[in-house]
Amino acid sequence: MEFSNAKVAKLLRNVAAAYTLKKFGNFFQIRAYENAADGIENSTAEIYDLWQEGKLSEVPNLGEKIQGYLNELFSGGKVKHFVEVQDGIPPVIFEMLDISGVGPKTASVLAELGVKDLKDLRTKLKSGELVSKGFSAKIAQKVLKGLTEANQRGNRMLLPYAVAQAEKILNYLKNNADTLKVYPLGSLRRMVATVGDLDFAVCSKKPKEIVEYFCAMPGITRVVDRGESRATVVLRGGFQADLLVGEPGSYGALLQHFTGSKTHNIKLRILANKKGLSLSEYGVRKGERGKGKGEREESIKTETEEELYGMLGMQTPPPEIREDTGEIEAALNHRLPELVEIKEIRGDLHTHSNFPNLHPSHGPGVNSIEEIIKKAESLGYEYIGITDHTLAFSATSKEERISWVEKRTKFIQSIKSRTKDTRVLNGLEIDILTDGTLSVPDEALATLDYCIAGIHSGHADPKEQITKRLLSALSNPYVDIISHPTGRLLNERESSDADWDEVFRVAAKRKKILEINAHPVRLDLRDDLVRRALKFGVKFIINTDAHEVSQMDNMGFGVSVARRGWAEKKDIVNTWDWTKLTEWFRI
Ligand code: DGT
Ligand code: CA
Ligand code: CA
Repeated sequence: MEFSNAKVAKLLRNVAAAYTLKKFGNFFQIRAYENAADGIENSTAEIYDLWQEGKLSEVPNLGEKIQGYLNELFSGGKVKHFVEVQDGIPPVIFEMLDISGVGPKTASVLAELGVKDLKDLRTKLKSGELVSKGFSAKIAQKVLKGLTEANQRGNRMLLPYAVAQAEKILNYLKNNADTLKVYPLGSLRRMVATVGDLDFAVCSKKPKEIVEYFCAMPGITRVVDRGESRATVVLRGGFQADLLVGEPGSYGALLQHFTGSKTHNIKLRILANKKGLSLSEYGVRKGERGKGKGEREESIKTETEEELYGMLGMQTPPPEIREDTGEIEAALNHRLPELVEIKEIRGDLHTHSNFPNLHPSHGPGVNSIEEIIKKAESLGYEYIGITDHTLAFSATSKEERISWVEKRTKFIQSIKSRTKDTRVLNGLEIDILTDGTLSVPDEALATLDYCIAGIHSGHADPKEQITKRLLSALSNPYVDIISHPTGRLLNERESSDADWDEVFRVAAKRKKILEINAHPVRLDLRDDLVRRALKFGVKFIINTDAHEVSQMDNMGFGVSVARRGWAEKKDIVNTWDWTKLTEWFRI
């Protein structure tokens, strides 16, 4: 059995579902399995590797009991308790749990109505058979949408996981004395939000030895393909890694070719042909490919990418924007943007603390406000904003919500007076409700330094409604920032549909900031929409949305999104100094 993180997490979710269906265990035990599954899914290390290294306790949310079961799983292949608790439950129920919006109870109803497998489910949803047997038409529609999404969802790595796995492989490759240079390639180097497989380019005079060394790397479950200067392997997580080895004289061409993207390469090749050059992974040659061989083709050295792009009379586009969306033309005109960099970030304005809240609208943070400030200081930030979720709109009165904000504001004021190095900003992340109104009244918002508003429900609402909700929040004088505007969750939920041009136009006009949320499952606003919004003059903030201080380290992933969206320092408000920022926020 392959113990990828996805498979282990799925197993724990199945156990949680089995507990629910058999009414076995209590709410907290069920939550424990679900939390453990979340922890494993978000882990950037392979859980099996951690087990081998005796580091299971380092995974967040993994209690001792579940650690014990995982030990049983990894050493013996199965867990007796898990087998027992799942016994008698039709397997199709567990399959259906992968569809967003289907929980154990819905799955069990569907199974009772005769659904045999996912294909059968689709057929029966489409034919109306389930509805005619009494299944809710509204839920049926949602399940069908979820099923279609689940089918389209490819098996791709989230960027931080890919980066962490790649880091290990890069270090391994660097450890070989015959490695002269090594770079990641493909979508990983371009920092795409999800990565299909990992690609690496080693520069070496001894390709064969490097290939052999790569194929002997620990953590490989299968060597798929091995050649003189390339290899493809499968890693424990179930993902592929490709290695390409190039000689120093043509390494620039190799690096350029396999960094991609494909569309960028195609455009570049046409350009090269016009200049009487031919490009390939093996190097640059004079004379168009296929029009002559041997003496008529003369190979030109390209040790670096800069030499290659220089030969074509252009600047070297940063890997993040090599998507053939205008970067080649810009590079030819020597007018590439100066993309924002992580070192220019001066603060994080979206963090969640554990400030007491009896009816939180959404999951609170793990750490105290003081701990968040300490972390911000360690990151060298000039300012830090604390933006807890408020009291749940549906469970509390207007007065309760106002008085809670007052209490919290007083507390943060007292902390502000004690904090020296990093300035503290008192914010909140409030909900944009389904009718477009906000979950906290204006009189309470007026007491804050700034306010973030976000959609946290009804993501699948029709385009007109999502647009209306966003525009309505943008029209509130106290709202400064819209968080994670599209609401997408990578590998889980699609972006909401909205009239983005209208949203961008209004945001720019009203001087409202859109967030680039750096949380690995969000990366929202998406890169392509960032680019579009910039054309309207929209300003952005890159925030981590950390619910735990270690997540404040995710800032770089948000910066990559901004870079892929062609954003420069001037476009990102948290690169601004305190004076400029507070002027904008009118603090
Ligand atoms: P991924 O792995 O799906 O996240 O995406 P990439 O971009 O890493 O794609 P991959 O691993 O198939 O190939 C790496 C790069 O190699 C790709 O970005 C461009 C280059 N490449 C691969 N196949 C072709 C091809 O058929 N034509 C051209 N022009 N370039 C290619
Ligand atoms: Ca790839
Ligand atoms: Ca590849």
